[in-house]
Amino acid sequence: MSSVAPDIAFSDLACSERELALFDAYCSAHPSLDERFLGRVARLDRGLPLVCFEKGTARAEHAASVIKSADSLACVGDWVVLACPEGHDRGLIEDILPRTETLVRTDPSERTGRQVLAANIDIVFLLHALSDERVNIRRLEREMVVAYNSGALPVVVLTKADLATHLSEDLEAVRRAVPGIEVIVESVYDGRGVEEISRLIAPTKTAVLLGRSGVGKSALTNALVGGDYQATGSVRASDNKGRHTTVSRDLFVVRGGGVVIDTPGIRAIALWDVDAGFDSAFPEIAARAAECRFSDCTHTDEPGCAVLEAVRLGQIERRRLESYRALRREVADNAARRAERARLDARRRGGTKASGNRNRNTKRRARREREELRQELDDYRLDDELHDGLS
Ligand SMILES: Nc1nc2c(ncn2[C@@H]2O[C@H](COP(=O)(O)OP(=O)(O)O)[C@@H](O)[C@H]2O)c(=O)[nH]1
Ligand SMILES: [Mg+2]
Ligand SMILES: [Zn+2]
Repeated sequence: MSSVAPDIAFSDLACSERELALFDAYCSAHPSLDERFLGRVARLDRGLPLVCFEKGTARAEHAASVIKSADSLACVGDWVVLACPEGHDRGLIEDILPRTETLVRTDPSERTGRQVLAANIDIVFLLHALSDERVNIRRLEREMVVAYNSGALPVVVLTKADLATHLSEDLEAVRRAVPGIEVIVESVYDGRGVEEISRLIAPTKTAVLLGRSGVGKSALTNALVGGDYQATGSVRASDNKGRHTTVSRDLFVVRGGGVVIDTPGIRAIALWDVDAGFDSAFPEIAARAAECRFSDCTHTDEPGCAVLEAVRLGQIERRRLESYRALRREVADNAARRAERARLDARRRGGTKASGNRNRNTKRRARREREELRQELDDYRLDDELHDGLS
């Protein structure tokens, strides 16, 4: 069972000179009579941030100016300027300080928008359970692209080592998929790997745990924090997958110092504009691609393709190239979808005045858009299942 996590002391929040300086600069530029604090978002509760600051934690609303100007609202890990106006029972987020590294995915509910999963992170731990039939390498490769793209350091954690049935084969396959990246074998039951993970976060880093529901994110969080604060899900016996459990908070202070962000089970991460992540996640392909005849070579069937040649020579795994191409295609499709949405939006804005049957057309359009959205969500689910099923 979970108990209530202790209040986070502000001094434990991994605040650096950078945030202090940004906070001071904001306050001098925007004089106010309200008392203001530097705070960090520990959780979102139906869009309402829970902010940790010097005096404890407070539910907070966004100031109108933030809603108007910010490119996205506050998310877990954000540093914010928190005002506590006289007579208000909630805090007010006056400003979201500029972010460093962020973990972003395509918003599953919109498909054309982006969703920030965590902000100001240094390390992304990618968790995969060794108790599963086999580690899903396809999914891992996708996560690597997202993690690299965030700018934070990716580290792979293979969880539930005490239940592993193919440890050496899994480890070997994972190492091949993430060249140059640290891979930690972990079990909260026998304690393997937990210290290693804790040392990477200490004393002032912020780490986020990423992985599908049931891999052991909350169990690891508890082990790192040294308590039983985050609810862990019971595993369905039939398929060894966890259930979603309710959580009280996402951001925790690690015993040896630093901060860990537990994310609720994320079934899939649809890629968002991730050009930067590809070369790092597929270094052997990037290295050869420089020698392709065409600079925009897709390594499919182009003449003079150095990557295909390397595959023929057995220097690059065919399976890796297939992953690479599938992920690239997904990004291109998403970009096309966004462009199409933008075009429709523009046409709608331009067409409102002229339309004679405006009401009927508006209703028809709304219905069509609802259907489109439903279709997209179905596609997304299918996509999820497909990617989860591949190994
Ligand atoms: N045997 C074993 N079980 C674990 C380990 N880590 C987590 N579990 C169990 O796996 C289930 C799901 O863990 P949880 O942390 O809730 O997963 P989350 O959904 O990723 O947060 C729980 O029943 C945990 O007790 C581990 O290292 N070994
Ligand atoms: Mg959990
Ligand atoms: Zn090529």
